[in-house]
Amino acid sequence: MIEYQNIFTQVQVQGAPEWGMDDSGKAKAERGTWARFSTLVGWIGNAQLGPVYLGWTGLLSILTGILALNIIGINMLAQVGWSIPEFLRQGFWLALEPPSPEYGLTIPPLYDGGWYIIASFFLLVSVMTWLLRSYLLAAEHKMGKHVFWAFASAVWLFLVLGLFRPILMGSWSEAVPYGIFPHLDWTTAFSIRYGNLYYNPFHCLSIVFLYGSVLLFAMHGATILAVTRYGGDRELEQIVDRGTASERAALFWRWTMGFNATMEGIHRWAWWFAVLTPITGGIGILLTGTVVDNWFIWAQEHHFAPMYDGSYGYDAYGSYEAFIGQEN
Ligand code: 07D
Repeated sequence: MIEYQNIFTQVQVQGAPEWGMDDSGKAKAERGTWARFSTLVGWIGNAQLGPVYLGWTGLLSILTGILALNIIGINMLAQVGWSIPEFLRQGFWLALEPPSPEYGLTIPPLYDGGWYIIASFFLLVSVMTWLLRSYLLAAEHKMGKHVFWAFASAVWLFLVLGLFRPILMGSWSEAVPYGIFPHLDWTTAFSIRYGNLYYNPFHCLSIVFLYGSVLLFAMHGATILAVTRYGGDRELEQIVDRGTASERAALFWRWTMGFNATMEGIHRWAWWFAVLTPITGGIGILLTGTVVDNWFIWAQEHHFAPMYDGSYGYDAYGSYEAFIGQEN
């Protein structure tokens, strides 16, 4: 049984809450007074909940986020005649849609996209202040800004979809609707409108990094779990000492595929793959409709999509039989 005890499966010791690096009482005063323990939370992470440092960015982010969410929700509620049961029943299909195309980049009436613009403004403030918070709190802890830059890469894609591309296209109607199925429908419609997004090489790259991130995450998580019985989760001494669990793990990978990442390097692999997913994705979306109007035709022009003239083994309708009946 003791084999399964590692720092991931820690015994839940609960004493006085920890207030942070500075235990002088200043931190406690700054961060409010609440900190408690939850056994349930302890099963998936650290059992201590709080204190949360709110700060002005946290406060503004939460307030504007709640405002955006409420504007979206109340608009949806109005659409179902203020009926809560209908709101719940149709919830996944309801939407707050962006303005109609005729308004361009002007401010439309409230009922035809005006509320969408207002909600988007608050959502923008919410996301940007949360991003700033990730920078300021890292600075406060004298940490590198890696989390900030990683989140910034996601915010880049968010801004391309809802701000940069609509401005370049000259219309707020290009933005993504708020709603569960409606935003999925938008995604499909976008792909079809621009000639199939699969042929957008930046969509391809984004998928490579998305799937790559998943693969790396699984490999790294599995490797560390596989050597926790040798102390593989105590990362510090693992990096500097010989004969450790992580050396064993490194050998496993070198024997398996001839190459192993280092204890530090694997985290850089993970960071870059994750960050490159929305960076490449954002480039792909920014080019769509602005520089490239049809990705399938673009791919044909660049000789990696078939011309459907029979020369690739298929006729215009994708029929191979029709092709093999031909002379050439
Ligand atoms: C979306 C941006 C960051 C988000 C932030 C969040 C809040 C608050 C609260 C409302 C995730 C801010 C907001 C927290 C919300 C309130 C109150 C990050 C985001 C900061 N695709 N596709 C990608 C695959 C197809 C399409 C990326 C696979 C079809 C479009 C990714 C397949 C069609 C777009 C990806 C597939 C299509 C994408 C997203 C398979 C039609 C994009 C990466 C197997 C369905 C986006 C270049 C990501 C993009 C995107 C994967 C198929 C359309 C790699 C695996 C062919 C329009 N697709 N896709 O991390 O970047 O998103 O494209 O078929 O815009 Mg795709």
